[in-house]
Amino acid sequence: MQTQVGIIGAGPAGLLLSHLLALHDIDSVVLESRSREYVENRVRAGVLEQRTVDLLIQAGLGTRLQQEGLQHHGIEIRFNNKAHRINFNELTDGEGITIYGQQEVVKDLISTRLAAGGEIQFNVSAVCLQEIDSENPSIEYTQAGVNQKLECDFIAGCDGFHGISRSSIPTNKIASFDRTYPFAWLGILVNAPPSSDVLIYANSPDGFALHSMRSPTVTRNYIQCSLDDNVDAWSDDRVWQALHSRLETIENWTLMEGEITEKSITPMRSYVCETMRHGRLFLAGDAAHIVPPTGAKGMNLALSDVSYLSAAINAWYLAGSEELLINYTDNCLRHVWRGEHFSWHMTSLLHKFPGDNRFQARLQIAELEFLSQSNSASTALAENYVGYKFD
Ligand code: RFL
Ligand code: PHB
Repeated sequence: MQTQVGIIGAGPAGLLLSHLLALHDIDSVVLESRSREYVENRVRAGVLEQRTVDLLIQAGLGTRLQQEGLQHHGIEIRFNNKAHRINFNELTDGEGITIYGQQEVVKDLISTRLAAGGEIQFNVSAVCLQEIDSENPSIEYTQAGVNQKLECDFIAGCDGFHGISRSSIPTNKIASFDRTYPFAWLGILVNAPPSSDVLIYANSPDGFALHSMRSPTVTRNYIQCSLDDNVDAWSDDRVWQALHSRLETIENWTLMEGEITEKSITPMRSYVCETMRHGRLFLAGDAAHIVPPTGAKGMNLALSDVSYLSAAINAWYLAGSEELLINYTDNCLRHVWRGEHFSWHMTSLLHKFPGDNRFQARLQIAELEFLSQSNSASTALAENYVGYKFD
């Protein structure tokens, strides 16, 4: 089999890349190890930056996003029995965020690609990348137990943090940077209307909690838990107790309960792989970098990468130009490191670090107090949250 661009992974990065390439009449084949049902129902991100929304609308993917996405113009930060609102409208040039589940983005992309005759092969597993530093790279994979080979001009490794693409680059060509955090997040999906018109991030003496949402009838909440925690240890009663005590820290506010329809635990990690290119292999999204979810940046960075990659591949086919391919890593890393710093900062500010002493807890409160008083500190947070725009 042959195609122009072989794409590994049908997450947001791989699927959007395939769509953007198709807009330039460039063929691709997407290889995904999971089933369509699985990738369409995997509950993950929920916050889209303005820049991401603009990208999706420009690419013709805005119909359901604009109908069902919830536009938010701020977030609230709770600490020390106080609530501080970061008002994006006042602190940025009228920018905002849109709440639209990652699995909705994935559903829109899959249906758009399939309706356009695009090729996505589910339930296959990319096992080996061949000749990535030649002009004829290929992907060996298995489909229903049978070995297959896909020959291409370029390979896009969009196979997430645990995929095989990154490890196909010789280790002496990579510099990696990482940090793990001594806690995890328990995420729950609830059939209940949101209790607030904005997302609430809470620093509480018992640890972090986040009240988010998916629609006018579904909320998404997160609770800081221990690294070795297990969902079975979190009965519904325990979940509600933790959410009430961490979030109901101001007067006249109650968290609405409802049926819990999903529970999962996510470890927290920061990671960057430099380089994002080796020969004809390009890494994009979580395959190249991971952020802890506190800054809501992961999917936004994944989609930002593939907008650079599709433009670079298009310039190569149109005019034989290598320039954007050469600049790919640097163009992406500018956004990636901004997202890394912001996500690390939000994580450090809002979580209870096991082993920290009372001094460190006081420093967090001092910084949160400063944030709530200082317009410039709030502006910096707002600019980063909605997506920092480089000149
Ligand atoms: P994905 O989504 O992990 O997709 C990779 C795909 O590759 C497949 N795959 C393979 N396919 C073929 N052969 C192989 N050998 C393969 N190995 C793997 C996998 O099955 C999968 O389908 O990566 P991508 O596309 O780079 O997208 C990244 C995002 O998924 C991720 O960054 C976000 O979910 C992070 N994230 C958030 N990002 C935001 O922008 N805003 C948020 O509000 C936000 N909240 C979150 C989050 C992630 C979370 N978790 C669960 C990690 C909240 C949470 C709790
Ligand atoms: C979510 O709604 O899933 C969500 C929102 C904000 C975050 C992380 C996750 O920082």
